[in-house]
This record gives sequence, structure tokens and C-alpha cells, in this order.
Amino acid sequence: MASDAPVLAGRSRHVVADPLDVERIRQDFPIFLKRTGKKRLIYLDNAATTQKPKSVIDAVRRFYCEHNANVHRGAYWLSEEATRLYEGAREVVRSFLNAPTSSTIVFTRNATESINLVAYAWALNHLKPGHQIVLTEMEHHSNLVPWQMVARRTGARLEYVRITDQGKIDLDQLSELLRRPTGLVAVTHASNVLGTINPVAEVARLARAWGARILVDAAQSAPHIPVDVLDLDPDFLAFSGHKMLGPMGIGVLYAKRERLEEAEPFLFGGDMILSVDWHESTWNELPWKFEAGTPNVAGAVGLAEAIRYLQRLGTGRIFSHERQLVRYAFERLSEVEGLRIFGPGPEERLGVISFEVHGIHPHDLATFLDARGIAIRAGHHCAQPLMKRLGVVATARISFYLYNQPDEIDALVDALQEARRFFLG
Ligand code: 7TS
Repeated sequence: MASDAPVLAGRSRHVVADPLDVERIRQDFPIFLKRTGKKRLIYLDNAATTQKPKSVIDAVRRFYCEHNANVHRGAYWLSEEATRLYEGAREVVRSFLNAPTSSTIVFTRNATESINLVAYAWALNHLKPGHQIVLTEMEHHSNLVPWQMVARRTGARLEYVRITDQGKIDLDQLSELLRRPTGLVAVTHASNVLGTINPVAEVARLARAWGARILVDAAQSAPHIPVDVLDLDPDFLAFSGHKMLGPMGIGVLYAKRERLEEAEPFLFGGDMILSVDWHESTWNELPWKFEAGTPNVAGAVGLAEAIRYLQRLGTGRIFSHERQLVRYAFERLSEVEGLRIFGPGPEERLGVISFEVHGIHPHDLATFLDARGIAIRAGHHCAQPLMKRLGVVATARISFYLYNQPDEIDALVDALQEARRFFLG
């Protein structure tokens, strides 16, 4: 496949002359090695979680073997070392997001917790009856259910921006909606079902013009395309480490300083306080005001290593590789009779492809493929309202990352043809 110049989320154009050496990259991932006697693993569920390179696993292991102590409290050298590693990881995340300061980078467990933090700590205190919360029809439950809770408790109203039949958000309708008082626009940067890359910089610009706050769910985008908070200018942005080669149990919330300053703490207890008296307490400085209790230090260290790994390879090269896989997958999947892909064309999406094969339930398909060593996801992908909009109860979904190869798509297509013969005769 030829290398090319993909457009990255409306931000910049990267010409990639130097394709990834995927065979070499796969050597870094223990899960793809040492499978003697077992089936070959064709892992096509990267939108759910990604595999971990040895350097990330080693960074976590090294933390526990050599640096383990609680942070921000010990007066001894080991605790200082752990604190330095933890705060160093925050600085790596800051630079990854191009944020002006690491004091607005809050470590959480995952994107879900980051969004809940915004819902509880900020939205409950800032949204009112008469406000609307604008979402889109393609949100993951993580960026939908918390807003139902906020709407119920504050009297704000939920509104959904429609998606077109091509799986894109309708910006004209968004502009219309924004004429009414809007407390928050919460939108995904990229859909975990359709793969659509949304023009969030444009959404943020529109929202700001009408005085609305904006939250970007970057759970799917941060692993694959540049997420520059100066460029996108969101009030809040959330993502998870585990979808970008990092450990499970570590996530990030970026927010504008003013938003974090006007928010109440989300969780209360140790570390988030400045001083405690019998009846009153005062809060710690940012970002620790939002990090109550012992944090996932090893997770943060592992995430920093994952970011370094991605940066060593180059996000532009990774995206270009994935884009080529998407193009190839579209080409090959079109050979399967009765197969329908949901969402936009290959040039407007991430490496996420949801599809159905007429006459075969997605769960049956996933089980059939699993027996051939191919891991795909089937179901509603935590986007039940979107399934309703698409008129299906479930889809089959494949999703790529830097270690996937065209021959895995060939194996998938062979297995899909076999499934058609098996189920449909
Ligand atoms: N937002 C989007 C767009 C997502 O795709 C997901 C997870 C989340 C939020 C929540 O991330 P978490 O790390 O807090 O769980 N998406 C998926 C998926 O598509 N399959 O499994 C998890």
C-alpha cells in the first residue's frame, strides 16, 4: 500500500514518507508473541482496549520494584521519587495535549470518571432550569448517562444534534439549537461505532460564540489523532489510558483553569485538602483538589511511557498506517455479499468499522470469528440510542491500531465468506 497524506481532524496535513515497520512493532507486544500451541491472535477490538507494549509493562513493573511509595506525603527519598515520577507523568500528558500548564491535568480512572467529575463537580453547580445540554446522537453511554443525571437534578433539558445518513453531525442543526440558552455542549471527538471524526474545533467555536461551555470526549481520538487543547479550545476534555497502549485504571481530565476553579471537589478526603478543622475544610490547589485519596501512580507512569512510545513512532505515521488499513478494509469488505458498513467513507473516519452481514446476527458472527482466532466486538457498543437511530439492535465492529496488518483483514474477509456459507448455505 502506498503512503499518503491524510487530513488529521481538520488540523494539519501530514505527509508520511516513512511507513511503520509493523513486523518490528509487533515484537514489542508480548501478547502477540509466545503463543506456541495457541491460535494466532488477530486482535481487531482496539476501540475497546489496546494491547500493551513491553516498555509500558516494564514501566509499571519498575515502579513497583524500584520506586513504590505513596506520593505527596513522605518526607523520605522514596516517596519523593514516587512523587517525582507521578508529577513527571502529568507533565508528559500536558505536553501530549499541548496544555499550557500541568495544573489543569487531573488524573482519574478513565474517560467515564473524567466525564462524571465534570458532571458532579461543575455541571450540578452551574446548570439551571431553562438551560439545555446539547449532545449528539452518536455519544457513548459515558457521555450521555451522566448528562441524564445532571438534567434530572438541575432541571436542564437534553437536546441531541442529529446525525446524517452518512454518520456525520448536522452542524446547521447545532447552530439552530445554540440560539437557546445552552449550559454545555458535550460531544465525542470520534465515534466508537461509526468511526466518524467530528469537527470539534468548529463545534467548540460555535458553542463559544453562543456562550456555551464545551466538553470533548476524546476517548477514541486521543489514541489516534492529534488532540491539541490550544487548537480545539474545549472547556473540558476526557480520555482513557488503556485505549492508547497504557494501563487500565488511569484516565485524564483536562479543563480550563477557570472551570476547575469554579468547580466543587468531586471526591472528598485525603490529599484534596489544604487544611481540615472539625467542621470546615479548605481545598488543595489544582489539580490535587480533584485527586482525593491515593492515586494510581503506577498507572500514570505507565501512561506516560505509552505516550512516549506513541511519540517515538510518530502520531502522523500511526494515523497514516491506520488510514491505509481502513481503505484496504473497505475495499476487501465490499467483496462480501450482503455486508453493509455504517458511517462515513474511509477518508472521514478513524480505524473503526461497524458493519452487518445480512441474515447473520452480529453475535453469531463474532463467535464464528472467535473460533478462527479473530477478536471483534459485537453488540450495541454502549451506544444504544445510536443503534436506535441506525435501526439495528447491534453491529459487528472491527477497530485497528498500529500493530494491525493487511493480512489480518484478508483473514477476516476469508472468515466472513466462510460464515456466509455456514449460516446462509
Ligand atoms: N467515550 C467513548 C467515545 C468510548 O468509546 C468509550 C469506551 C468511553 C467513552 C468510555 O471509556 P472508559 O475507558 O471510561 O470505559 N468505548 C468502548 C468501546 O467502544 N468498547 O468498549 C469500550
